[in-house]
Amino acid sequence: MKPTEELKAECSFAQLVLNMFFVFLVGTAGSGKSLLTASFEKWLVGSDLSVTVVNIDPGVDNPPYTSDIDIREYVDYGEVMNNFGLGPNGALVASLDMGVSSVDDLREEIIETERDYVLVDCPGQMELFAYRNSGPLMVSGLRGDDTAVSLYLLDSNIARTPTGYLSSMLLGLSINIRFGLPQLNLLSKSDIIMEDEIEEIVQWGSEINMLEQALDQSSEGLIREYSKSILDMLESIGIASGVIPISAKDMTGFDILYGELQRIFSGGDNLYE
Ligand SMILES: Nc1nc2c(ncn2[C@@H]2O[C@H](COP(=O)(O)OP(=O)(O)OP(=O)(O)O)[C@@H](O)[C@H]2O)c(=O)[nH]1
Ligand SMILES: [Mg+2]
Repeated sequence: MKPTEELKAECSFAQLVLNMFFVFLVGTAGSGKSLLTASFEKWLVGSDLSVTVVNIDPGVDNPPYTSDIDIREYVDYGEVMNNFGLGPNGALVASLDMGVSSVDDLREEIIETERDYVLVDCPGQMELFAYRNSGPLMVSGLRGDDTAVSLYLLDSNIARTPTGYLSSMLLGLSINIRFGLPQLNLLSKSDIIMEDEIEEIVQWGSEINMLEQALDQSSEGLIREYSKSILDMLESIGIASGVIPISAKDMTGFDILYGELQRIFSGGDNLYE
């Protein structure tokens, strides 16, 4: 399903007021960020919206899209690994640190494209975003004063179990705290699980007692106690939030995702702004 005329009009109106819309795709390694970048770009372009694709993963070899702007033009991951005698993870951390010094140039390149949407494909090493400074610095430098959202991908492979779902949500919460951006949680690769599993996971996001029940049934002892305390904490600060099931493979859920992005971009979610 394509965006309605009403949504498109909202987009054009917001565009006049807000300039470019930045969408940062984050999630654990292999959760589907790059394929979603490629697939959502196609979907947006097919809906007559203009898109700039930015790759900020210095270590990626063959992304499934043609990037308009790419951190690999600024930092050579292979060289960093050889010159500093680093392993793959250390080299990625060092490469992103170096990339931060070029963030103004990257932003300038983005601005010059003058497109509606900017999709930023991020590296899968979550520590860059959850703990270190380079990830958040890159995000704030790229977006400048433009409106931005993070899309946090929960891999269906992991989030299909209650403890996997809870731990993925906690990591998402870390990202949310560090980015300070409105965030949408996406259940990625939903095509690999059954329809009733998807419904159950969506329910865990909207009704916390269902997640509590599922955790009760699937865990025991200390884990059960911890999980319950974490849920209570999440509920009391009102952070527990829902997930949108999507599939980058068959483009399902994109209409709902687009609607949610428009709601945020047109000022419907200004919690963090
Ligand atoms: N079935 C299915 N597979 C998917 C989907 N999205 C991604 N994949 C597959 O999952 C694997 C990882 O996808 P990527 O898009 O490279 O994931 P990523 O998050 O960018 O990975 P890193 O950049 O390494 O962290 C690839 O084999 C994709 O083809 C999806 O919606 N459905
Ligand atoms: Mg990737």
